Amino acid sequence: MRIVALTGAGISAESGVPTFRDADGLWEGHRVEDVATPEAFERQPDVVHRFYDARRAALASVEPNAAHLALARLEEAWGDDLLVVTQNIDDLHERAGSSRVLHLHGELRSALCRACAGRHAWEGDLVGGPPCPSCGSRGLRPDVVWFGEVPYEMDRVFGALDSADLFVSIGTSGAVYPAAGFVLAARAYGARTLELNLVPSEGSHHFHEARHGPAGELVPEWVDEVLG
Ligand code: BJW
Repeated sequence: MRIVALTGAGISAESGVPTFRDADGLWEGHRVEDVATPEAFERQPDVVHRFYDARRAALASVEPNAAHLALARLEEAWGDDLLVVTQNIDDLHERAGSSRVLHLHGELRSALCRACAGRHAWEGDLVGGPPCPSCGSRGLRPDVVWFGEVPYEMDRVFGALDSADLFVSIGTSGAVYPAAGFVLAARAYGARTLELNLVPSEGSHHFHEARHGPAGELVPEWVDEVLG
């Protein structure tokens, strides 16, 4: 059985990473249009850099939770037949032990050069305009996908959805496309679809089955079922 697991901010919530659209969401302090569009970056690069620099620094104080660990356990048994597609820019799946992970919206620990398009592993701050390790230009930006930009890995995602037997969506509100449309694509390709989310997502009715509760409980329970 081939499985594609789409994850969103909700899977990292119990690790202490704020989500975007919940009551204590990240955007309460920062309006989404202030920080997550190319126009905002052009207008106020330092504000946007500080926002992502703070989130990059905060990675040092969070750990994978039971949901990330359960997906890594599933990969150990399922190998190439499990693909995790994450909208998250944290690295908690990798730190839990997952290796087959596609980051649709980029990664905090990466910087993108606007001059040479190089992508560079990045641990420190970007505010202040450090030089690109490849071309020396001061055009580095967070290597993340903002509204109006094309997500990464779309060909591989649709290839995987095409051959999936099960699509499971974990901890995402279903508010942002194209990820919000994956459930319909997976269904059209013939997969069974399952939602695991704290509350019904915007697209909950599109799934064959939906279970609601914290990912730290639901995901390990579901992985136990799959592993029989
Ligand atoms: C728990 C939990 C617990 C809490 N356990 N669960 C009109 C109609 C349709 C589309 C558009 C439109 N106008 C514009 C568009 C396109 C636009 C879009 O979707 N806009 C919408 C606002 C309508 N999309 C884009 O622009 C995308 N690009 C694009 O479409 O390009 C065209 C193209 C596509 C494909 C091929 C070719 C061309 C780009 C979108 C980029 C999104 N970027 C962000 C920021 C990334 C960097 C960063 O992290 O700062 O991505 S925005 C933000 O939202 C971030 C997230 O990845 C994304 C999704 O959020 P997520 O993960 O769902 O989080 P929340 O907070 O919304 O939900 C958390 C959920 O967890 C909740 O349901 C909770 O209940 C739950 N939860 N605790 C389990 N313990």
